[in-house]
Amino acid sequence: MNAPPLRGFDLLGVPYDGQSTLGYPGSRDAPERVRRCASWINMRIQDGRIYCLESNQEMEVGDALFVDCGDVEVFPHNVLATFESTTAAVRRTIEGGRVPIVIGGDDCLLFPVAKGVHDALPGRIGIVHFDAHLDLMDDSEKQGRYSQSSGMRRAIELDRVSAPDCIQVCERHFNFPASGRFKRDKDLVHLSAREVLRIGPQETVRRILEHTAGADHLFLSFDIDAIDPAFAPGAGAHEPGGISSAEALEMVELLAPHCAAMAITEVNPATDHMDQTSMLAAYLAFTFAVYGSQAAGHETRQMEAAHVG
Ligand SMILES: [Mn+2]
Repeated sequence: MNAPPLRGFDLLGVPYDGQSTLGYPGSRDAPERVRRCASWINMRIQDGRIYCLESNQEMEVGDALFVDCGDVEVFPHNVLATFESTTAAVRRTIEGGRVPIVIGGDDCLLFPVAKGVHDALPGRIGIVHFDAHLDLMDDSEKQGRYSQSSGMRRAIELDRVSAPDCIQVCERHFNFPASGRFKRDKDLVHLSAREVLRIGPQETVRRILEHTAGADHLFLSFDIDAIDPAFAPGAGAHEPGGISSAEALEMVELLAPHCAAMAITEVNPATDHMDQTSMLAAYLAFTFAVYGSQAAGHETRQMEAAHVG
């Protein structure tokens, strides 16, 4: 039997935090820091192979596993122009046969990345949304329509993204009753951070894949504040009660073969300590690439989902 072709991954920075209307601004500086951290990890590939310590095995990943494609053009005064540029870059990457890993930037970018995936791929698009927050804010007087609080709301308005094909993971604490009603009306479910901590990474991923099995392609959107501030202080908001870095890495490893794109948002060098959160984001991105490279292609995700757990 021939080995399936390896998938390759393109790192796209989006240095834009113009929609950080709540929490700490500063994520515009993340792409530069994360790519520097990632380059230090990426140089461990030799002759197209990397040694994985968790499995104590070498893995064939090819010579173009993880390519830094620089930053997409952003327009600090113009959110919609920035969205257009982000969507176009994601779309171009997928149409070129590679998998985009977008490094934000604030979490308004969830929407333009989802749109890029949606515009590039046929069928039903599901979103696996790791975040402490729901991001379901509609038009609001203070934050407008496209802020860091509205990404998921806008994304599920896309033609082929339907809320029942999506799942939110690690959301916690409290939110508006109106958001709870909206979720119930739309059939949008979540696994709270406490539930994830209780059932563990493997069962969480099993439930994510089971819930999203009807989607033809998955987009993994990862707001770094899904992780506890003790592990990820460089975030746009500090929400206690999150998952650990180890749990996040394991879930990204298990999800990667099933996903057509990833975005990591809200990494904030201004609140970070010694680049520890940028390094974590770099490892999340690189882990997504290493384990995602082994997928025969995202079109096989349903078949593979049956074998997980
Ligand atoms: Mn968040």
